Amino acid sequence: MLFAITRDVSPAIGNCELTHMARETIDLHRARLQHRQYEQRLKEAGCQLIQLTADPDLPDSVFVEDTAIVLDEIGIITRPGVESRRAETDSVAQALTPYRRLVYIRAPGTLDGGDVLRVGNSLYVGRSARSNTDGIDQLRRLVSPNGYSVVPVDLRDCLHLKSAVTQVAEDMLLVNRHWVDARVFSSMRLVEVHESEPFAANALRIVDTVIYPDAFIRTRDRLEAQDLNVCTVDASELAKAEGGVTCCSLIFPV
Ligand code: CIR
Repeated sequence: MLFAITRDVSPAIGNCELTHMARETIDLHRARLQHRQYEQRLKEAGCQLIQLTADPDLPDSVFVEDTAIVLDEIGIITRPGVESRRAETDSVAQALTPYRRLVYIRAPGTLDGGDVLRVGNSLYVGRSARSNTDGIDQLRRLVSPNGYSVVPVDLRDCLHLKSAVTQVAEDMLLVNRHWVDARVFSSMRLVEVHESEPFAANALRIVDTVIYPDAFIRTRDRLEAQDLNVCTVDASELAKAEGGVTCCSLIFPV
């Protein structure tokens, strides 16, 4: 069985962190409706939801992906790269406690889950403004006893590694080559985002479904040309907070 941890959109989402985008008004009501539609897609893809309540003191807390990395054997609670997000980990750790032994990234290490792309036993980790060398080294020490390797990856012009590359099939990645040097993924087949859709590399694969923002129609054509089962959601409000479809859930088997 697959579980998906999600968290309702904070009423303070308007004060979210922004790095590469200008601030635009986020309609909370609309963001919540879109988030419910997203949760519905997770259910249709086979997940049982664990829904955490919104926190008015944590603007970015809907983006639960950044707070933990859930492997089959352990859960790693991160130490997010911005101070305003550090307290988000408490409730996620609590929710994961029944399902995984938890280990922690400690100061001065920082790591955002959005920087960690798992492909089999490889964890590719973005060297970003959010995830530092100490955090990446700690991650390596924590996961190597379970047979995982950690591969640091350099990024340009984007927030997280998974802004630039995500997995869409067993042997296939969706990538924006302007933001990451894709040569590190040479063993995989690569689908490139359409030139006009730089933010289109963030897709959420759940078994044989790819949950994907409806905004990126040209890149979606490329995914469907690969015979992938693409299921779209309107994610436009949280996109204004620099969030994509992977960011809003933590999915793990039990
Ligand atoms: C932030 O800057 O931390 C949030 N506004 C967006 C986080 C998106 N998370 C993700 O890509 N994993």
